Amino acid sequence: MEQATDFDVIVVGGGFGGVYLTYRLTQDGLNVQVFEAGSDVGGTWYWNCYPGARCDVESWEYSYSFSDEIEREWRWSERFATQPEILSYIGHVADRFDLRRHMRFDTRVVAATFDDAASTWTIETDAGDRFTARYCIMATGCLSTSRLPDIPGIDQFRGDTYRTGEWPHEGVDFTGKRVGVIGTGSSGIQAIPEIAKQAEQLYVFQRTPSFSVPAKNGPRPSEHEELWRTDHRRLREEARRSRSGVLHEYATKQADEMPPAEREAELSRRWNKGGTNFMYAFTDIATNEVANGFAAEFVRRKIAEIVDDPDVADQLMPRDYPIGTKRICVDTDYYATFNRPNVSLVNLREAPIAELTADAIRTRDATYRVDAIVFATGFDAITGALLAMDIRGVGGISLRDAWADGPRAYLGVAITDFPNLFIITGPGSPSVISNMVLSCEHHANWIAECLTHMRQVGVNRIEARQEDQDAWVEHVNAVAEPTLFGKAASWYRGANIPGKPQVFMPYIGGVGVYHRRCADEAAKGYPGFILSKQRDDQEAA
Ligand code: NA7
Repeated sequence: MEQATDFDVIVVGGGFGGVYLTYRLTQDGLNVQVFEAGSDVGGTWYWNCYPGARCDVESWEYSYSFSDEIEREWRWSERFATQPEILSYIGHVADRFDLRRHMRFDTRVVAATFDDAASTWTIETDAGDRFTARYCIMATGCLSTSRLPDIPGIDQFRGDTYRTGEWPHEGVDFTGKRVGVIGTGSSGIQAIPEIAKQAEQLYVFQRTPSFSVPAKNGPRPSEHEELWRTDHRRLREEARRSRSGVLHEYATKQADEMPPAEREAELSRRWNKGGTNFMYAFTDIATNEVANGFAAEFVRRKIAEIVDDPDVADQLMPRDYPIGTKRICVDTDYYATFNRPNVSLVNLREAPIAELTADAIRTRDATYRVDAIVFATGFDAITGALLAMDIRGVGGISLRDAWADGPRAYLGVAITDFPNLFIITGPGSPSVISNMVLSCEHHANWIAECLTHMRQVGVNRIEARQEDQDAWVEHVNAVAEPTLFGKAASWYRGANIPGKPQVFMPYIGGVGVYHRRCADEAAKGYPGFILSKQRDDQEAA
């Protein structure tokens, strides 16, 4: 049977965003085709199947809210779900609504080109196939382009190499192996305690120490399950109105409004409760260096308490950036892992990696012979997956050129000169500093409502106005400016990728504020966009 090649909507990516878009847009009667590079749904949860991979948002919040049936049917086993459980959850949703029939797996989109006259998109896959659609939605994820560092000799190493962001699905057995892990961000911090349990010897190569708070993970409390079952709609609504899209205990006081003993007790209480709730202890933790310093110093003291060797503890303590300005990590036994006799910390600030040889990682001072190397070296975040494709808008303008000085998108969802193209959790939206599932659902709903509106008013071309995009980008920067985020070389700012323009990419004004802004845009009839009929139609008329 001949394959269809023309659709109402092409969606690139089959993670949380793509799966929900498929549900929502097909419910609206649209003909949708998803292209996904992985062999199944899941996106980041498909690829990041390294040992210890978990979510750092409570499972019941890091899940879809659109279906009462799913809310009722699915039982999360733990407070912070493991990667396999999250993956089976997404798979369950895809099965439940028979969504895979709209998806083509093992297919990477390499190019997307706008036809100005017809107002349609043509996408090209890595197999050289072409498909067209009126609308194209990039649900390509914020952390989906994993990166290898540029270390001399990286091709010389003859042992096994792995990347946390592209882990083999069949798993890896490190028993009896000497292993080097390079990178101590969230992925490294989750994988290291698990690899340490297997490996004969584990060397942790740390360039910048991370702040990490304990998950205090455990089974989902039954009383909580009951509360969620009866009241999930209200709780979801509350999350949507909140600052980060997560039902944290948001502080009501600045640090200096609390006496020292109260501050300490509050930090302790949050530390003992576990998770990123720790970061909401004071209202000014992200804006005031003194307030931030109280939390940072608390974590450094905890590291000193947990780690037996004072010298190792000292090296694990982050000192050169405010807590939270590089993404806070959530761990299970990370610091305690350094008390194991088979684990050694290698401080790359003292002696950087000089090269990889056939059987070793060589720093300036020493040679570490290893059988396997794990690269937990991060992602080309937020823009990486978009810019990996050759996306061309009006007059053939390339997105790479349009974003040469940093990404620009109206409300983080649409781009001037790229009509009929939408991005899920794009730069300039709360994205990675929010609950990603909630933000994916929000964008998908907003886009779906926009397309419905367009059908109702009889137009089929939408493009963000230049002046509105400029004003939004300016606002995104203005909101980030007074915060401490500029003080860290983080992937939020593209600082982990050599040559990438350093711009703070997420919108930090708050999820509730952002949702109101997007709702307002829709309620006023999309004043920040030019809505029109495709050029062909206009000429024919
Ligand atoms: P991250 O947070 O970007 O961490 C990458 C780590 O790799 C970080 O410690 C880097 O040190 C280190 N790195 C990168 N390049 C090198 C080289 N050349 N040599 C040594 N060390 C290096 O990525 P993750 O995957 O851990 O986490 C990303 C997000 O995924 C996370 O925040 C969650 O949201 C999920 P650096 O800090 O650059 O000195």
